[in-house]
Amino acid sequence: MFGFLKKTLKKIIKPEKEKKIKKEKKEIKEKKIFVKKISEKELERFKLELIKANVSFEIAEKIVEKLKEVDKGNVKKILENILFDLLKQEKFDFVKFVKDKIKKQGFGIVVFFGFNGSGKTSTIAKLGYLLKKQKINVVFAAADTFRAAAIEQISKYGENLNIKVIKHNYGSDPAAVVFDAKKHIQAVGGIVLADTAGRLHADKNLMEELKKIIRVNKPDYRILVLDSLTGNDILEQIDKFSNIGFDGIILTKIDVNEKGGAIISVKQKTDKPILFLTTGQNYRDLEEFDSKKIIKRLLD
Ligand SMILES: Nc1nc2c(ncn2[C@@H]2O[C@H](COP(=O)(O)OP(=O)(O)OP(=O)(O)O)[C@@H](O)[C@H]2O)c(=O)[nH]1
Ligand SMILES: [Mg+2]
Repeated sequence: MFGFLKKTLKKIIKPEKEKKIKKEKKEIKEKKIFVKKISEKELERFKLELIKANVSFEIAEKIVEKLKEVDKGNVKKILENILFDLLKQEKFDFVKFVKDKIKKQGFGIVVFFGFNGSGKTSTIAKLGYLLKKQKINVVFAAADTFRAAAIEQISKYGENLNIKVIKHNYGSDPAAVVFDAKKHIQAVGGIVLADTAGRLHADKNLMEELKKIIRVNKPDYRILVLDSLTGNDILEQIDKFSNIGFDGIILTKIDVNEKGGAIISVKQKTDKPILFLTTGQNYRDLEEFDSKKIIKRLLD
């Protein structure tokens, strides 16, 4: 995913030194790659590479500031430390959270929201699949009553996964759809995963509508779904939805954005945990966020 970081940093190592080590003792090559003080020009180049990899400008600057402090050392170790610092978060076990909620109050409501096309509906299907495997009763609430074919899309997922879908007609009040789903789940026990319509910056009405869904139904957990291909705009999206309030994040399309710079930007922007990454179009393509695993994948 982040091989680019290592590659770029390698590019800006003084080549003479590396060659010398290679000649003298081949086996040392892998273990010890020394960097000399990195020049301003090289750091600028590195910053551009980060931005190209969807790391936001602000965060790219931060990383470069950290690199300025580096005199010499092992490239892998240096990057490992920088990334570890950038990606660390307290572990949050979402499945356990759901199980505990159900144990305690008999049911739970989770609402998903985010920008248009960020991957909300397909992520709900993936989570539905995961939770069902854990023997949890899952119900989908088709509260995107706005976009054409949205109700059909989630109904199809429900049909494939054998998950009940609570739905109303297009144009109806999405808060009422979630309310109905809540009533149902209170009676039978389990978890509601509520889909909502995609929102844009300028969609004042849809933002108000989302506030209403939350106000009326008081969900136990609110998930912001972000597309990892978004680039710099991802920070603005986090700002927009911070006004509404969210508890955790799911980052989608990591398989497409091989460089994965968005993960770094998101972690720097908010303290809220990244719960999962989605890595493809199948129901199984959902990975728990694990910074150690990510760093290993980035650098190995
Ligand atoms: N490759 C890949 N594609 C994904 C992933 N997640 C979602 N997609 C695709 O992204 C597109 C949009 O996904 P949806 O789940 O419909 O997104 P949405 O946020 O519900 O979209 P709206 O309801 O229109 O706002 C679909 O074609 C998905 O198959 C992923 O992890 N990897
Ligand atoms: Mg959708």
